[in-house]
Amino acid sequence: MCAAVSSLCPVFAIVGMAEGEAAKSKRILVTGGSGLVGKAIEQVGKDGEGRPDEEWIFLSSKDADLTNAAETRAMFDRFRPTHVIHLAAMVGGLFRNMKYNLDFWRKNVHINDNVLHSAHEHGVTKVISCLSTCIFPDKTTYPIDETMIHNGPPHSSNFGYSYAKRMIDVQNRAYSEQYGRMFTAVIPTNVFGMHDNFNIEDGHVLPGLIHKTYLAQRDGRSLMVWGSGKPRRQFIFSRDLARLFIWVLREYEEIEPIILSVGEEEEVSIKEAAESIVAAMNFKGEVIFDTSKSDGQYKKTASNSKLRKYLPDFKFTPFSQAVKETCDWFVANYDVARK
Ligand code: NAP
Ligand code: GFB
Repeated sequence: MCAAVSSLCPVFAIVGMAEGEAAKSKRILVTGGSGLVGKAIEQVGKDGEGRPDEEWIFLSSKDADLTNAAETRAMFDRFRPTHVIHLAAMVGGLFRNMKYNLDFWRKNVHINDNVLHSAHEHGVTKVISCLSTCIFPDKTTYPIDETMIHNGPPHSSNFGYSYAKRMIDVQNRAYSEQYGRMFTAVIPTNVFGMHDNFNIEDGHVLPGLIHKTYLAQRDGRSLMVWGSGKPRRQFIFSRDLARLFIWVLREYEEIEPIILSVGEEEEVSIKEAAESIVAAMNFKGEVIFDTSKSDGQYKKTASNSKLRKYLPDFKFTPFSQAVKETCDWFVANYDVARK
């Protein structure tokens, strides 16, 4: 129901009704609005999920560097949101995490503290932050569920990112206990889709492999898949995650986080994921597994039974269809895609 997408300034868009229509009771600020997940939420709003009483503001790091407390506060002073979807983070795939654990810890701790505390100081009604299933203990029983976040050390490859994300859960509980705030978090599995970071060194496995397959096809070379191909992942399409985020914003009222994931039976190996990309891009060359590269965490199989209790009928996009849409988008947008 997005009647209009108007730009108040070149760096953000407001999705909602046209100016002059009924006053909006919710002003939703999306930090990290220029990234994979933020762009998907914006698109889902434009495609019909918006509501007349909602005004959406999508921010990027150009609007404010959220590692800086003064810039963050000024951004809240300027926009006065009633709701915040907090996505902004230093993000990366396995290999970026392994290189920069300190930066992942420091940047994300600063961003999260600045955003949550500014939201508190500005009396924001509800904040939804974003954790990740990679932050759960490495040594664990499966499937992982929402009660297990703090039960043991995370995988060593991304301890900086993981502990920074875990602290959001600690902080949410503390704002609730001390001030009665409704600050909560969602826990997605590996996300992919349009507007992802397709950088080969820094990005996640699916965008990295899509980019590598594109180049291998163009240059008549083999496709190099890093690691053994045996690790397993549950991938969620960014459009599905965006729809779930909007549901959480409107309906979910627990401080406890909620895992947003496809079912356990949808988990695939990295080899199967690579095969989906090869099929979607019609790649006919050789596929080689470079076992000198790290496999990272073997698996982090998560249960979506809490989500299913709330939304038993939610339909996830089939993995092969979502991979195909993402590959087609990357090829069509090769010149402008982040890479
Ligand atoms: P992304 O595509 O890399 O986007 C990151 C966003 O954060 C961008 O909008 C970026 O702005 C912004 N940002 C980064 N540093 C900032 C700073 N210092 N100040 C202000 N903004 C800053 O990430 P994503 O994949 O959409 O991730 C969104 C959220 O989902 C993150 O919290 C991430 O931890 C979580 N998550 C992601 C995955 C996944 O597989 N991708 C899985 C689980 C959870 P610019 O565009 O201006 O750089
Ligand atoms: O998406 P990814 O980088 O991160 O996937 P994680 C890593 C897995 O894919 C490993 C294999 O088993 C890699 O050996 N792989 C194969 C590749 N080819 C490639 C490639 O070209 N690029 C990449 N990146 N991997 C991340 C965390 O873990 O999960 C982050 O490190 C984040 O913190 C994210 O939260 C959701 O799933 O291992």
